[in-house]
Amino acid sequence: MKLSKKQFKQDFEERLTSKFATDLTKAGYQEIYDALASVVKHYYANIWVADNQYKDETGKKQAYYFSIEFLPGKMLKSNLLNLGILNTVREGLNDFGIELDEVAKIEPDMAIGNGGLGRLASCFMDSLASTGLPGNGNGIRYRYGLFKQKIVDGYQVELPDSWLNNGNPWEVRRADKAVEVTFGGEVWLEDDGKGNLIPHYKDQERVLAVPYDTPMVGFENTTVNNMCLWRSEVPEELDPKFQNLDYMRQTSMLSAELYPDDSNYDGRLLRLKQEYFFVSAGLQRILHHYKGTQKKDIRKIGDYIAVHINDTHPALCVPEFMRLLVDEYGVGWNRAWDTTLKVMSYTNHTILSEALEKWPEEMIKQLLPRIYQIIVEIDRRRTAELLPKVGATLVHNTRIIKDGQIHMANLSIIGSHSTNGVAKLHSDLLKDVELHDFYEIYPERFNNKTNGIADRRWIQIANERLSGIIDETIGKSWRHDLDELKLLKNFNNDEKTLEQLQKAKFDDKLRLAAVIKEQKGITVNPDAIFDVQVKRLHAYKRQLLNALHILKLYFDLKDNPELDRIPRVFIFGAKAAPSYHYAKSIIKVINEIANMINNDQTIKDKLKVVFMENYNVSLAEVIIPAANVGEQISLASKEASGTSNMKFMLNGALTIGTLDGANIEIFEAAGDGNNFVFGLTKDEVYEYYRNGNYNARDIYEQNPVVNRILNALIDGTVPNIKSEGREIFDSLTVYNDEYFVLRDFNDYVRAQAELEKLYRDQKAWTQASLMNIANVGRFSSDRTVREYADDIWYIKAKKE
Ligand code: B1H
Repeated sequence: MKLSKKQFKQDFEERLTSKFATDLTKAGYQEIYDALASVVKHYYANIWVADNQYKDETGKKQAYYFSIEFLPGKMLKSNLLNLGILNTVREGLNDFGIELDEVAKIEPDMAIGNGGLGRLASCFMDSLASTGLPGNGNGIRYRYGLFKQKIVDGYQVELPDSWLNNGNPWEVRRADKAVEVTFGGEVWLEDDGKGNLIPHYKDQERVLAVPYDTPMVGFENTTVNNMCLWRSEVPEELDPKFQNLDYMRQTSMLSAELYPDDSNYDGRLLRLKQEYFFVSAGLQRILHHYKGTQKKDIRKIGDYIAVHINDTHPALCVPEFMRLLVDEYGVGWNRAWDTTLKVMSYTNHTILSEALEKWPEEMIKQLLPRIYQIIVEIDRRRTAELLPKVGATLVHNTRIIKDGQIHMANLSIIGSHSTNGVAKLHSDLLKDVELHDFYEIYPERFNNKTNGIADRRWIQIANERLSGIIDETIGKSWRHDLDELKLLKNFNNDEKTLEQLQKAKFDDKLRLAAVIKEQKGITVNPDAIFDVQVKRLHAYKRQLLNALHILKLYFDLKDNPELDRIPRVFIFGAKAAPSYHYAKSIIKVINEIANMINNDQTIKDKLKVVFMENYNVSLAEVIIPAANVGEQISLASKEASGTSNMKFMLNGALTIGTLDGANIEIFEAAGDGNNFVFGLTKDEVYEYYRNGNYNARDIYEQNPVVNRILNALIDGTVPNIKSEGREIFDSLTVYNDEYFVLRDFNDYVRAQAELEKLYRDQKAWTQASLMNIANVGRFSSDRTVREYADDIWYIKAKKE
């Protein structure tokens, strides 16, 4: 949009006064932030209204991304950037003596997601709007987002994230669009005399779902999509038997809290209720809108909407959409089923068995009696139809209802026309191994969509220095099309460009060093290699491997203080699920290793270890630009894709990583020699599984380096970790090291040494860094959502 500095200053001052009856001399940061957000909202409001009108008038097909998590982070700068007024506003505020970045700090992170899955959903929201695609989000407006992490005495402590305390300027409550979601009670079917079976209900529990809309503003275009988040409330005119405080409490619980588990499922009833709650509310709203505004034939709805099931958490979309079509809109079963298949699509995000959702049949029957009937009917019809075609074994292996459980992945695959994985390797594993039986029956449904990231946030906002240098070098076209970064390759031997890249990295390291000093009181050397592992704490991600290697470097220096080593700063950021004991022990151990090393005067600044508290999107925006090295060291086959790997690449870090997830595609894109690859391949891992011949204890006993490091965990060498050290020691040497940490250790050490060697040659290092940036184009989520749009949703971008 067009906006002069003068106009902005006037709007801002007026808003400050009208909203808070104050002026610039007295306003605090919270007031300044609120007034600024309110002005920004005013700027996009008209675009939003116009785009909604455009969508209704043209009646174009729209996609709805159903996700139980979103992880947008802060919205202010992203909205300013996308509106094209970031610099105008910054300069305008400067005239008033206000720093935009200070104002931006006031905004709490919107953290209603756990990790990669939620962040991916938010990257997609940004990219859908920015590529002009009509695609919206649907989720839950949790009152409390992902817990805040504190580290006390080396342990993780969880505090509530009350992100809404000071209000949320971006959302719009739409009380008029509230719908009811019902649970429990009894249901029976009665013939209406015309041969239709009509469900009748008794004693249902009713919950009001109120939508809160947050606009997703496209980058320098006229698209504004919607992220709809549902809040649960007590219906006002309620049956007296529900008019009590217990009921109120139960009802508000539904949208009270995000489950803090990543890649792990929690089978509690409340979670199932949450899943049905946002699924039912979202689908009802879509259908109301379709019938109300567009007044089209319900039987044609498949031409106008696509619904995406982001992991299995919204899998109830399948039976709920059937219920709405059949029971509420009078569509016949067969037609409804064809429509459901056409509308629904599903993404699988993990093959870890502990993340596979299965709900006890009895639980679904009690909580969602009509949905249960529909699932039974889907399963019955499918079994009858397929038995003669594919035989009993395949049918049995792929049934929705098995062993008294409802298998949500099976439901999602069977009830949709598309199942995709999130990186090539992962999608291949789905086809060849994990979902092979489904692949045999429905080969045409399987496809790959390699993840991507919203590059605007991860470089234009997070790394203005680097962005500026790229502008100077190749012009600004890359800001609209990340593939244009390819032009950087022409400067791979240009001394000036290389120098500038180095300088930008150094400045970003200084910025992070200041944050580390402030948060942890640790002084780090900006000339050191900044080696970063930031992600959720999970055994398969192998933060432990990184920690063991740090111990090796430490012992090397202790044995030989004169050793010529490039100084290193190892930086961790990771939250553990509160109930994940082992992950919490690893946090404790890393922190105590850090204490030991950081306080050892003989080590000086050759080695520092920093565990940053409360890793979240905002902290990532400071940490990742400052990284020289990104650690992507999961056991091959376990990390479905990973997305921080792409953020590191975009910011010119070199990756040390395994052949897992999207790493493989990153290594290939960046070109040989520009990253550091190590470890078992997926095939080698599966070979071990087949043969059962891995013996971790042997490595402990035979490899003196490993022996010394592991002993340090239990013999007091690393202080204050008596039980945690033992727990980890045992997991490796007694319980046979589930994630092959010891098996990959030597090769990891080798790759780390190569990395250090390359770093000594700053020119070569910077060239490799440049090659990573230059080849990152395909990891833009703009590319990813276009592929979803073309291959899965069949939606078209708006022409500007
Ligand atoms: C990913 C999850 C996940 N995979 C269950 N699976 C959850 C599963 O609350 N739950 O029950 C929450 C999260 N998250 C991640 O998705 C993968 O591990 C990453 O490799 C991938 O990059 C990301 C996005 O596709």
